[in-house]
Amino acid sequence: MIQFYYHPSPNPAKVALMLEETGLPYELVPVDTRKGEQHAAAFTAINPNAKTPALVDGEAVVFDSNAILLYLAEKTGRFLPSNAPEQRAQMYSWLMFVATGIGPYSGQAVHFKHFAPAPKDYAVNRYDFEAWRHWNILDARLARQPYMLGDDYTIVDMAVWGWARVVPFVLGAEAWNKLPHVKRLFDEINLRPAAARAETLRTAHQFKTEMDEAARRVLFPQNARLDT
Ligand SMILES: N[C@@H](CCC(=O)N[C@@H](CS)C(=O)NCC(=O)O)C(=O)O
Repeated sequence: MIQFYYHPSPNPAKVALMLEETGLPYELVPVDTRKGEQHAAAFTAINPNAKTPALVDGEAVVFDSNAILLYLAEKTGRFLPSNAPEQRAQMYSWLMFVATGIGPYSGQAVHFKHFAPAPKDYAVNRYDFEAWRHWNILDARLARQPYMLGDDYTIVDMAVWGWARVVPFVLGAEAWNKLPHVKRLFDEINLRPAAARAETLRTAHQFKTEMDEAARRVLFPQNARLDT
């Protein structure tokens, strides 16, 4: 049985959606990152990067959400484009675009807008600009075709969905008005029964919600250097 190390946040959400889409049996292992459980030795033995999600499938250990999507797609042979090199090339490119662009810039935009101390105008401006630039690239692509790789729903759409869930928190309350094509895909995926099931995982465990001093210490360990 697959063990799925989960926290209700964007990167684990993509994997939750894929697991639910494939119907693979799995056991949910909550990792409460606001309590610092990502730093436990038992978890860093699975993911040395100390972040969710991670997955253990027998002898196979996989971490990083987009690597997990690829692993599950290859395992099941589902939600992949055809095997033609030009199709696979597009899949790798867009999957990495989400992994290295959408995710990190959106995550840093959230950090600086919502959690960083002032002065932060320079950082907020940079990450808001870059986050918008990346989301606009997705919107332009989705203006031309129904899904990220063309006519079929694939793991790249799932990767986008994970972060689309938090677009208003990343880009502001009005953001959806400016990203109509991403919104169209987001709404469509939300109607899928697998997406509804993936969302119920949020309440499967009582995760800590307060962003108190203890949570900031374990989530933003860099701040300790400022205290000395
Ligand atoms: N590149 C990683 C990033 C994982 C990541 O940042 N996970 C967040 C949740 S979305 C996390 O576990 N944060 C806890 C922490 O930073 O301590 C992936 O795509 O899986």
